[in-house]
Amino acid sequence: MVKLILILGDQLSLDVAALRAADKASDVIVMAEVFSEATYVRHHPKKIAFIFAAMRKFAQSLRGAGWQVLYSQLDDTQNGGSIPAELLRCAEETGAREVIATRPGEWRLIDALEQAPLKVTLLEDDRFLATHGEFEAWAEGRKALRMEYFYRDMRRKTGLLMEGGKPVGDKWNFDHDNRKAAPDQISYSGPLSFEPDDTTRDVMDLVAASFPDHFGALEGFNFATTREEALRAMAHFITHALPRFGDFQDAMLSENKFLYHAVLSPYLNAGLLGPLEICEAAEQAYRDGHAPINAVEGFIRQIIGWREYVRGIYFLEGPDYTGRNALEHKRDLPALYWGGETKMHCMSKAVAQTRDEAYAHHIQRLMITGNFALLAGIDPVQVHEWYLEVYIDAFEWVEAPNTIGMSQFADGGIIASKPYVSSGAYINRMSNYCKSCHYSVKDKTGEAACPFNVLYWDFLMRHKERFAGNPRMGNMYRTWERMDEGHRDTVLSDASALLQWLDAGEVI
Ligand code: FAD
Ligand code: DLZ
Ligand code: SF4
Repeated sequence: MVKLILILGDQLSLDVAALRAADKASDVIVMAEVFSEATYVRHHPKKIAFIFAAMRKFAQSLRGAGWQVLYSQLDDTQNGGSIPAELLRCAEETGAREVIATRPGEWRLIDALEQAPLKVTLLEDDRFLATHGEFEAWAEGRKALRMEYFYRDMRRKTGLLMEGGKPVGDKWNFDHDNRKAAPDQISYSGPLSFEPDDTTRDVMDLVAASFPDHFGALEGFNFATTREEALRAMAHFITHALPRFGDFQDAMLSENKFLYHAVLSPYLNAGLLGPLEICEAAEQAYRDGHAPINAVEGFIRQIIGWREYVRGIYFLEGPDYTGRNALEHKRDLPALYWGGETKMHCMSKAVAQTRDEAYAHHIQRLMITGNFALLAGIDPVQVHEWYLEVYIDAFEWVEAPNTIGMSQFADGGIIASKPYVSSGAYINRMSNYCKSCHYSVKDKTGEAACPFNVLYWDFLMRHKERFAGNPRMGNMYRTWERMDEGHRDTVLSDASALLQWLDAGEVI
């Protein structure tokens, strides 16, 4: 009996579980571009173009390898508009009664497949290093789920940067060396860029016509859309950027969007690259003396540590995770997140690059746009939907824990042991944004004062009950207590005025 084998837009790997379970002689692959996936949040046009172009090319390579593929383009007249509808249509066309799928990376779609009026078997997505079972076993009985301990287990499991059962360099973590301030000059010209071919151009035309009101620029699309191209992008990063990745991992520059970051997350998350092959290439660069340990360890930790850990949390915590709001933040996301005018240079730069590239690096996401949303008390669900929409690498299993947990502390501290908040001083230390800003980072109060400076204290005071007893935050509360009372009153009234302007839609 013929079975349908579903391959989703972020499952573009030849070793994905559903494909491994398929029989080339009798089974039919289903791949579908559908409105529901492109619009349940209004994804950035570059993200949709990336997924559709990569899907079309993957389907082509499957056909070339002898698979029978039913591929629905978004503008096919019979397209049912959703994954379940397309499965039903393909089942009618082929007489199939059974679907084999790899478990999607989002509860919404898992639920939709489970509700579909067909027999659907969901196989575990084993393109990750830790299974759900392993993560649950690791989490069981622990008071705190700190990434660092999980990461050490992943090092032991994979053998990456291990020697005789011990971590290379006798230290698990070289983060201490990875906090250098922004350099004046960057010697790297950025990630490898790929000229759109005919398939990609067709997709771009379709996306431009179909999603004209989605936030983001489509022009300048230059991402890899095949595994072969993604492998070249990876090799380019390892050769040219990895050696300095560690040093400037937390730095930000007005004139440079990528610094020494990999920009490999879209390829990894869509399935064009696997986590182990990237880490092995990075480790080889260390063994060859091409890249130092702080860079290679830091890079590998992001992939086998953070990436695997946040996935574990997403599936451990369940479908209600994205709705959590431990700090009870209720403010609407301001227009400046959609490119509305702002006098804050750091925010303006981070949002503009997000609009243009569908990409911002980790510290921009965490310490600029995330930091501001948290300080201003913005509803974390709206913040989560923004991140899911605007970044090319955003899929809920990885985006939600980073946003709800790490960035907005809305899970009450499962991921972060303290909120990632800072005043302008941190941003000034790690970037050159403040030099070109309307506001003065040195001013603590008054009209010219950096908004991060006043909102920082306002946040700490709003949540004093929750955080004053946190051992990692006590010194901040003691600093506040030492300030002159009149100054403290001015800080809080300036913050209150700023938030009122924000609510009134004024430009801040
Ligand atoms: P690099 O800095 O070069 O890091 C190398 C790789 O490590 C990345 O490609 C990525 O696969 C992995 N990685 C690094 N940090 C993380 C992390 N915290 N969680 C998971 N993987 C990580 N990452 C996503 O892949 N998708 C998202 O939707 C996403 N949303 C985020 C939202 C917020 C609020 C924050 C603070 C972070 C988010 N991240 C997300 C994590 C991180 O910012 C991106 O993985 C990274 O910026 C991708 O760019 P890069 O490939 O240049 O990364
Ligand atoms: C992100 C995305 C988009 C924009 N479009 C499609 C699509 O048309 N068809 C498809 O199979 N997958 C798409 N995806 C990826 C899915 O949204 C993704 O598989 C789920 O969010 C689970 O991670
Ligand atoms: Fe951002 Fe404040 Fe610096 Fe301006 S002064 S760039 S608002 S941190």
